This record gives sequence, structure tokens and C-alpha cells, in this order.
Amino acid sequence: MGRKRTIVSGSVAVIVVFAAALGYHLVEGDVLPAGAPSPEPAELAPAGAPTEPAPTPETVKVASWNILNLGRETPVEQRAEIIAQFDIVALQEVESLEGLERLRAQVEAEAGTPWEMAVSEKVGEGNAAEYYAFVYRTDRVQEVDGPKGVYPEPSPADFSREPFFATFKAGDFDFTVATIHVTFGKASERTAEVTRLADVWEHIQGLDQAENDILLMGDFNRNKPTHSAFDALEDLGVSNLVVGTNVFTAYSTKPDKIGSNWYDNIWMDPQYTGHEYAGHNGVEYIHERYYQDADHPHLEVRKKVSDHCPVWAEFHTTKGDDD
Ligand SMILES: [Ca+2]
Ligand SMILES: [Ca+2]
Ligand SMILES: [Ca+2]
Repeated sequence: MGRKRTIVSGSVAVIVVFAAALGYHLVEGDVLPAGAPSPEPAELAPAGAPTEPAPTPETVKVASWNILNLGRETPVEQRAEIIAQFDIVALQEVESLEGLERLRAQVEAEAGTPWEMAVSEKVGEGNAAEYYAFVYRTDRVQEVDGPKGVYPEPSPADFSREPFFATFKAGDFDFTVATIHVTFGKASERTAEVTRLADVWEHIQGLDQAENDILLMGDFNRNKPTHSAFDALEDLGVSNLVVGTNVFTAYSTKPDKIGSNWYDNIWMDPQYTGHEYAGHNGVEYIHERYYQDADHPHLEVRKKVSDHCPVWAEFHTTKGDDD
């Protein structure tokens, strides 16, 4: 469910023109394409000079990704390359804990730093069942005591897969991340689940009087954050970070169309988290880095990596955070 399968590359300029021709634009703050120079090249120390520790970054990059049926045997190399450029990633569609551990180890190898995970119990029934996971690099993000668990839904029919949440700290910034993979069922069921996320938000907010930074991230299976299903969240003062027009986060099955739906996003309450939000967010368009020789890279990527793109946002970690 929610597992459509279906990709793009060449020079960045070609992609941008191609995307523009199709009516898409790249969201602000897109990560660099493969092969592009690092924005902050490390300075080479002269021979014999003492090795300086890496400077502590002043922001943390938080992402959410529907990783497409991560099973025991699923190849993890490309998925790990994508994840390793962030600091903490909420994953949906994890089907196998063995596959997840292989992925974590590969991310660690790719990043060259230790990564750990917080993993839910298996949520949902039958074909819909999956694990949620937060994977994070421990030199920048630590899990801390605070709200954690699977949402105790009042009725078993409330969610196909109840949301999962855990609490982390990056520098001064402590925050609870909640993730959801909304049902791929009927439109009315999708809308009902998204509406109930306002109850989830209030539940998590009530668990800790001192902690109020919540990031709700995932695959909402409703096209565009302007859908009326999100009204209940907006009534709480919560707003989505990935904004724009013609944004897509899921790939089309059609050769002549790259993007399909804007299902993925990150929500926060600016009253509490606006102070930490660094003003940068985006969609990591993975079809721009793989299968560039294919006729339709997005069709390859959606089958071999994921039919969804990560969404991400950046937060200050040195501004002080007392809520
Ligand atoms: Ca906080
Ligand atoms: Ca609270
Ligand atoms: Ca805050």
C-alpha cells in the first residue's frame, strides 16, 4: 500500500531546464548534485600540524523519507548515500529489522561517523504493517529522555499505522520528532487520519510541560499541505516547512512526467520552534544523482531506490532553547 514503483540526471542545468519545462521548480535549499564541490571544503592541514577536531556545526539537518519497502535483502548503498547527508532521518516503510541494521551500518560506513537508531514496534496489520525508525549521527544528535512511543490511538481504526515519536537533542535544541505513514486507503480514510494528527500533536505536547518543540514528519498521502485534511493541524497553529508551488515529493509512473504528488512534509509550531528554524528546507531530488544514463532516470530511481524523495529542514543548535 502506498508502494507504487517506478526516475533522472545529466548536468544540473539540463535537469533544471527539464524540470522547469515540466512545470516543476527546485525547492529552495536543494542539496548539491552528485559531483558538485562541497560547500565548505575542509582545509588541508600542513604536514606535521596538530589535527584539529571537526568544528561543531551550528545547525542540524532533519529529514523524513519513505524509503520504499526496506526488506531483508534490499540493496542499501544508494539509500545510505542519501541518508548520510542528513543528521537525523525519520524513515517510513521499513519492513525488516535485519534490512534496517544493514542500512544503518552502511550509513555509518558512508558517513565515517557512528549512527544509531530509535525504532518502533511493528505498527499496522497485514500488508500495511511496517516499522518506523529514526536514524541519527551520534556526534551531532543524541536521543534524550522525553516523550517516546507509539501513539496510543483511542480506537484501533484511528490509524492504519499509529505514529511513532522520540525525543532528541542537537546542541542547545531539544525536540520531539513524530513520524507517520498515512494509510494508502480510500480518500476519506486518508483525510480522517490526517485530521486525527491534531490529536496526536496535542497528546505529545501534553506529555512534557517543559518541552514544546515537535517536528511532525512523514508521508501524509494527501496531495499538498493546503489540503483541507490539514486544517485541524493548522488550527493548532502548526505549519508546514516545505512550501512552494508545483512541488513534488513522489515520482510519477509516466515516462514523460517526473513528479506526481506532494505527499511528504515537515510540520512545526512556529511559536516554539520558529526560534530554532534556520530558514532552509527542501526536497532531495534523488533522480538527479542516479541512473543519469537511463532514458528516464525517475523511473529507475522509483523502482530501485524509492518512489519518494526525502524532505528536510535545518535548525539552529546554538541559539539557546528553553521551550
Ligand atoms: Ca526544546
Ligand atoms: Ca509539551
Ligand atoms: Ca524551541
